[in-house]
Amino acid sequence: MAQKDWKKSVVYQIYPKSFNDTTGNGEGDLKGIIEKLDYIQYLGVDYIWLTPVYESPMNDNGYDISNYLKINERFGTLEDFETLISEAHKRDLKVMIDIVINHTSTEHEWFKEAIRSKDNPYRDYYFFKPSQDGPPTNWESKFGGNAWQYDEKTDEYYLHLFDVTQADLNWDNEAVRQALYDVVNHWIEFGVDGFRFDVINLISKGEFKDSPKIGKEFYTDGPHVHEYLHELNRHTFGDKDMMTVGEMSSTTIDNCIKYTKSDRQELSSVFNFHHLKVDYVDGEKWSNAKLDFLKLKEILMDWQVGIYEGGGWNAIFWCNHDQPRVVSRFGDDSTEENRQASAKMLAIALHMLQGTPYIYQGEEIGMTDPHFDSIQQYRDVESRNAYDNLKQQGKDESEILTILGQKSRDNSRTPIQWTSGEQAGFTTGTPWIDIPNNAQYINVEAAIENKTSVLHTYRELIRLRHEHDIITYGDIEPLYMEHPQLFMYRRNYDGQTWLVVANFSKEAVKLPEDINRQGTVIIQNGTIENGEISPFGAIVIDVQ
Ligand code: TEU
Repeated sequence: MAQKDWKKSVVYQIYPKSFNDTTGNGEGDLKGIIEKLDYIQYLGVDYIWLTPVYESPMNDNGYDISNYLKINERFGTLEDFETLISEAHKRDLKVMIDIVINHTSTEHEWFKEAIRSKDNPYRDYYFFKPSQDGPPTNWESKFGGNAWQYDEKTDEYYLHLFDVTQADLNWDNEAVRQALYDVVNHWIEFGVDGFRFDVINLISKGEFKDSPKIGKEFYTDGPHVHEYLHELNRHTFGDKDMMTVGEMSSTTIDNCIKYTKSDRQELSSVFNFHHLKVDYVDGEKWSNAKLDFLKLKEILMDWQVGIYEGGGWNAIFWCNHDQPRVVSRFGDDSTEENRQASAKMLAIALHMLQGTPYIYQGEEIGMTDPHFDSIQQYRDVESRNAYDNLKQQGKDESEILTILGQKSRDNSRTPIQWTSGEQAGFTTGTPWIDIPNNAQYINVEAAIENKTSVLHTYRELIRLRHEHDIITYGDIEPLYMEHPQLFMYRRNYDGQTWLVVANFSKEAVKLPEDINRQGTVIIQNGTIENGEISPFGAIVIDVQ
């Protein structure tokens, strides 16, 4: 079979815990994924990406790995995973796995050894520092509080940029790097087709000093990060047919070009998150703010143009397991009509951009945030910490719940809604997290039936990408950047031009008169009448 052009791929992200439960214990599992591979094939995507399924105490839902080579028995067995890969391959689906090598769980053998004594050979696998009065630096954990945890027995602090049970690995230690390359090679041999590397731009730590930016400038895109990624590439996937994506926390366009320019031999592509911070107040996630639409456009376009011109490659996405549902966030889920229209509009606006599109489970049917109204409904460690912190700051309960309702990672972690039946067809038991009532009408079964559903828009967009090179290779021309409701751009390739118009508002909007929109409609959502595009309308035209 001829090798496919990886740049034309579309990826479907699976959060196994919330995908499909076959045991009745309320959590999804590997067999559950196997059961639904036909559905994923029906969507038309090329890759699936599984968030971590390794052995883990699950304090951060698997991003705290205690054994890189074992499958978490809550998800199934190694055999199940083998079957999943071979069944996926039968359906022409590739499998990308999530590797978390910035940190391990404190339950990992390496860490357990490291805290035995100061001279244990594994001590230097992590960052341990002595300190007389309080933590060695003012660095903050991304999940709240200081990033150093005191270990009483050995009287030193260890670094954890995330949860206290996620200790950062010391990539400056060659033995650590080699051990991690062995892990990656193990999974390559096992048969996976690609990797998503968790927070991979944080692996090189730089100096350990206090800083007004609570440490970020020392460890974000740190001093040796490119060298280490190049080395990783050369020691593992570099000469194989594999797609890789690095998750980049607070990075820059310049760095992302370096991470992904093929001649540098680092990664295939990157995720960055700047466009998903446009509803933060002064950079603060735990705030209640409206979407800054002009800012959203500016960031998306700066990255599109910057990466295109620099010869890099981006992942494009609205959703993942850390982000609220986009239809509730940048669209409107307050009426059924608006939900459907805005979900389709958002899909079109994104899927016509350059890069590798990622669809997060349930996004393709326009799943919404669950709109929880009690802290008891939240499960995520970050959300629970944020709740405590906001309480300490003196905020009242209802304001905190509003903020969590807008920002919590649990918004996207409720189980995929398969049917209108009991527990949305996800489990025969009690789901580990509540399922919204709207599963009665927002579910996969109904979406497949209804030929005008959000799902069919996604299928069409995937098909279009595979068919038209302009979507993959065209340049990008931002238009009307100051327009307060319309997101518009053109793609140009090989003498062809496509115009993309997306109306982000719930009102009909007059289209600019001086724009040429004569041509063939490629895909359309809503209507254009008397020069006005309908609420949340979107259109792509191959213009003459
Ligand atoms: O996330 C890294 C990350 O920095 C964020 O997306 C983070 O979850 C968010 O900023 C919190 O506000 C990755 C994983 O996607 C996430 O699920 C893990 O919790 C995290 O790394 C630690 O491994």
